[in-house]
Amino acid sequence: MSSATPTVLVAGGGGFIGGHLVADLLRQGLDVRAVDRKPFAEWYQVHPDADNRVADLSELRSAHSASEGVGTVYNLAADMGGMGFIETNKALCMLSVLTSTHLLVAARDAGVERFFYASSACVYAAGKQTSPDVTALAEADAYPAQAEDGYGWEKLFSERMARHFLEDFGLQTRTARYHNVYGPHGTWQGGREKAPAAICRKVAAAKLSGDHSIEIWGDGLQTRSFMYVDDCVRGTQMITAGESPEPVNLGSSELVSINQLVDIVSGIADITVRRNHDLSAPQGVRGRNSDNTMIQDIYGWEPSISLRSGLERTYAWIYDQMTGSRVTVPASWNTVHSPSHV
Ligand code: GKE
Repeated sequence: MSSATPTVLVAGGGGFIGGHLVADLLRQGLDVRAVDRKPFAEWYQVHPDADNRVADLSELRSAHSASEGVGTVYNLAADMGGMGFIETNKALCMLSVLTSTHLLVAARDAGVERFFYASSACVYAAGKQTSPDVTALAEADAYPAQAEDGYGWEKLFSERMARHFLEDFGLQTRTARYHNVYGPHGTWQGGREKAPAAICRKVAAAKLSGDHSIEIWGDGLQTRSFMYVDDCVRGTQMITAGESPEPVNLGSSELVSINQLVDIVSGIADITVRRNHDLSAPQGVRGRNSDNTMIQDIYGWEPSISLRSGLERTYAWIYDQMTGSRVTVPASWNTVHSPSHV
């Protein structure tokens, strides 16, 4: 590796998407610095060929030292999770604004060439997501603003701040709005997991325990699209290298109901499950899908890994986590949701 090659910083490199991105950048022969505030033992993946550092990027001093010698920043660092986490931890989610802010300042000061900000479909206006047969969300649907309380407002604020760092300071910022990303090495238990991992865990627990009843949050008619992590990693780099500074959707347009998600996973596990619908559990918006017109127009590409094939890989990985660690499967694994909700 030439020392003249600018380093690529992955902020949140110890997290789910960050770990996959670091792996892909290393495969391309890039010089990668992965920074996360979690101790190494809690990183989702640790890639020995990267310059791995534990630092809290919400502190300006840490953001400055992480940005030294860096050409490209990917900011994936955020306190976040699925509905069970973001509905009950709004202040923690909003505190990510410190990391978003300090990384932008540090990148500007370090003369970084490209800065990627990972925004979210949670910026979209709630009033446009009230029906399961939702019209897919186009980028303009973030305004008039009515974002997901807490998490979504921080994302909307930070994507605007990235835009103004470009306009006012010339920092080349790029922003994607991720739609529910899933895959191996993601959170699958503990309260921050999203629906794909949670359903895989519950179905695997049902298969392993022989008790085929599982708990589903809501009536199961609510709809989402889910993006496999490989598509996310590819699209993230494409958007970062591209010329469009406008926030762009990065999500699958394969809309399913949560009941259909359960059907797919139980098909993969080859069991029939009995569903107990918990109508008091966190549910978020009623329907959400990604309109991919803009990403197609600009990049001639959109996420295309099918939900079925992505879930096959995710289910297999979660099943391995549950069996490889030789834990006794507690009955609670097919019912428990967020610690703050039980
Ligand atoms: N997490 C989870 N766990 N969700 C479940 C479960 C379960 O066991 N059973 C059913 N669901 C339902 C939820 O009630 C919700 O209606 C739907 O699945 C999706 O939940 P989710 O995957 O936790 O998160 P959301 O899609 O509602 O929201 C996420 O959106 C992303 C952007 O598209 C957010 O939590 C953010 O993680 C992210 O920005």
